[in-house]
Amino acid sequence: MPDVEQRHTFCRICEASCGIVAGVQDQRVVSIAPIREHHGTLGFACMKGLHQHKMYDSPDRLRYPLKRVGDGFERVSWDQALREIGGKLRQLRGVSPHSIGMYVGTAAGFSILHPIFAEGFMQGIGSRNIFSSSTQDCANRFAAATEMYGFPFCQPFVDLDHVECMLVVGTNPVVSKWTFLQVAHPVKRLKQVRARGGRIIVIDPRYTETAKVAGEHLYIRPNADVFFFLSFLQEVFARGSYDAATVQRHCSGLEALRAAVQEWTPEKTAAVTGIAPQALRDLVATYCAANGAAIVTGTGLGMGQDGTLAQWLAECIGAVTGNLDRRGGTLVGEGIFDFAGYAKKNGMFRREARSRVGGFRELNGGFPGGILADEILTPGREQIKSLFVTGGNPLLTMANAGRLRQALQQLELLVVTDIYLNETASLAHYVLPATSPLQRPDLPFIFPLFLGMQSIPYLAATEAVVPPEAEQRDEASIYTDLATASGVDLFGSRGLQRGLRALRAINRLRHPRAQPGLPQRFILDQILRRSGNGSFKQLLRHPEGLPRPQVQPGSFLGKRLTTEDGLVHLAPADFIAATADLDGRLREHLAAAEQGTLRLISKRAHSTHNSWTQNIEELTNGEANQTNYVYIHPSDGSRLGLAEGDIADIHSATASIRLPVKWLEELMPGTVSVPHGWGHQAARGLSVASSLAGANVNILASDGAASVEPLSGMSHLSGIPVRVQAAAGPVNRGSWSGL
Ligand SMILES: Nc1nc2c(c(=O)[nH]1)N[C@H]1C(S)=C(S)[C@@H](COP(=O)(O)OP(=O)(O)OC[C@H]3O[C@@H](n4cnc5c(=O)[nH]c(N)nc54)[C@H](O)[C@@H]3O)O[C@H]1N2
Ligand SMILES: Nc1nc2c(c(=O)[nH]1)N[C@H]1C(S)=C(S)[C@@H](COP(=O)(O)OP(=O)(O)OC[C@H]3O[C@@H](n4cnc5c(=O)[nH]c(N)nc54)[C@H](O)[C@@H]3O)O[C@H]1N2
Ligand code: SF4
Ligand SMILES: [Mo]
Repeated sequence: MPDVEQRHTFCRICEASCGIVAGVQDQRVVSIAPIREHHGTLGFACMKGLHQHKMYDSPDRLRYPLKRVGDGFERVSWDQALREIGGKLRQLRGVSPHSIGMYVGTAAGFSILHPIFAEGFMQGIGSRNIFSSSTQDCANRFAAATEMYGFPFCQPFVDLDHVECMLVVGTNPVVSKWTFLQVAHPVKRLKQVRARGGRIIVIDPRYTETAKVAGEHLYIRPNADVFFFLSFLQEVFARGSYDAATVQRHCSGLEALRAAVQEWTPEKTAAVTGIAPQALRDLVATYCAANGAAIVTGTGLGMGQDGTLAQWLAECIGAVTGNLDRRGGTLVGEGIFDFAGYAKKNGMFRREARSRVGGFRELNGGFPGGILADEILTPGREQIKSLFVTGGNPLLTMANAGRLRQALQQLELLVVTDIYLNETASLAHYVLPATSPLQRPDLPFIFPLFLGMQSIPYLAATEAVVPPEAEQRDEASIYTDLATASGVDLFGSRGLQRGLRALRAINRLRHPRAQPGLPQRFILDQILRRSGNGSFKQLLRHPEGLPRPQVQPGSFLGKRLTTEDGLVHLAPADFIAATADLDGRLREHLAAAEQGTLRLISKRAHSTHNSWTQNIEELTNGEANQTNYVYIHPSDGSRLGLAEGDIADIHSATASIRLPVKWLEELMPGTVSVPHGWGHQAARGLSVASSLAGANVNILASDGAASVEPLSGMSHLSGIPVRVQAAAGPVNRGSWSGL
């Protein structure tokens, strides 16, 4: 056997982007270990990262383009796939370019070129119908940032090295490894905050893994964050604890904001949040007394009903207390170039287009995922007839997945680009085999690279660790080819399309035996050079990361805002107007609680990643990992006549699922929890995952224009009202999924 060669790279599964070293033997990755001396990721890697080669080297990996023929799939050549897809697209475009849609999933976001080229393809097609996983994740933050700071990606993050008081609301970084900030080794970093004397207070319906490390925790009812922050801000004003000088210099809308929160006393919201008035006042006092405080939020808040308003209020608290752009408060990162300024100059993210269904404004160039099924099912000239799915698995991750399945089945053309024949791909007309992260050269993804969202700033580059197998191709090449085949130019630029084709032809001459892809390294090198950040080759000499300076407090306000007046907008008109509905919402919540309605939330696990790590055998070993569960507080369980291990039916307004019951004392009573990303039985190409039990919780979530959060288009995936009861009728393992 040849020797095992150690190759340095970094993980591209989640935001932590851990530096790892891959053991390569005979062009296969046989081991993964953390890079101990890594400047930014501190020798950390999680179990998913350490097992990723099992996923990327699985016999289930897609290796050739596939075409659906009858009920099965046949291998076809790239030329045939591209020709046939291109032909259909030319025809559909003749009717309306908007009849061609795209869904961009999370995996796309962890490559630098994939999302850029996919977007370029859609711009070439001339279609506005782009959807992404962001409306299942964080679009609320993009909406708040667009209105307040003038740029969706302006996302202040905690100054982790100096913070004295950190509120953690709707995020569980110990398991998720942080979101909207690169923080590898979260347990260590949180402990460091505490060792310095800082306080970390988790506000979550569950006493989470993070709460255990933080040491302080307040239960909050799902969906109640907006009320919590209203009262928080009301109390800040009532105490006079705002920073008048900073607000006057750098913010607009103070009086409108103050008026909007004025009536929301802690007494008014205590019943709906579950947080006693005195506990809230103590919390505000702690926050205001700290020499640097920050609120850290995540998907638990965003997937709730009023995620945009909640995020807006959290940002306002930071701004009016003078914690924005302050040492120990929150900072706004700086990437390798001025992305905000560039976007403004080039008119990016303008929000001009409106969706056909529901009239939603686009956000970050995309529409709410919750209307995708309607856009496919509602007749009309611009009806979506063809959909590209790239790096995502919407059938398991989107709201009302049952209805989405019907919609996808009606498409004239569904093309899925993935590394696996997942459940969405199983319905496709064509499936295109992508390279895995370990098979492509890369730079860090957009958040660290373009926005500097790193707790320890550094730059890194990686070569492909192993070459593509068989006919796998990188997405940049795939979307360039699809553009050519469809008779359009990427980004609508003839010059660019010609240039890329020329690059490709040269690459083919230089590497006649390799897959005929674009020279990705050359493109990545250009990104570095043109932004004045050296070269790809230079960066490869720093496998432990090339340190960059930490962004300085005081570098943002009055300097880098992209609102027209250069001020932080505390009171965007749409947000203030939306607060008028909150009295009604409060009454709705209280009435539902009185009727004993349970609220369903999510639960991430160390061993799973959305829908795509259940195919790693090593991570699904053991009876306990063969299914997801419905987690119930024992007091709710006994009220419902359930015992641990029983099988329960969970009913929502849209559907029902059946799962085994597990007690979870750390849940707030009245709250139940089901992990998402399970229910792979219908996947044709996930031999491990599809043999597991488990149910797709997202068939319980509603879709449609009336169900999405109107300010950002977020789907409502957390805090869903449900009923739970002992399973009715005969129970067998296979029937645990959708009923
Ligand atoms: N109930 C509930 N629903 C949720 C959530 C929740 O907490 N609760 N979380 C939501 C969140 S935060 C998100 S981001 C969405 C995720 O939603 P999606 O992005 O739709 O789903 P993933 O499961 O992340 O799918 C990633 C896909 O990318 C593929 N893949 C992996 N690497 C590559 C690659 O290099 N190239 C290509 N082309 N494909 C690759 C994987 O095989 C997998 O099929 O789900 C959301 N849904
Ligand atoms: N192991 C693992 N890591 C992951 C992922 C994974 O699937 N597995 N997914 C990755 C992705 S795509 C993302 S976007 C990030 C997400 O990262 P996070 O946003 O940190 O996501 P979660 O870990 O689900 O944490 C959400 C928390 O919100 C709580 N919560 C639910 N509803 C509410 C509510 O209404 N109010 C409040 N205050 N809290 C609520 C939940 O109990 C939970 O503790 O994680 C990434 N990392
Ligand atoms: S935390 Fe795990 S999955 Fe995330 S980047 Fe690190 S090793 Fe990869
Ligand atoms: Mo996500």
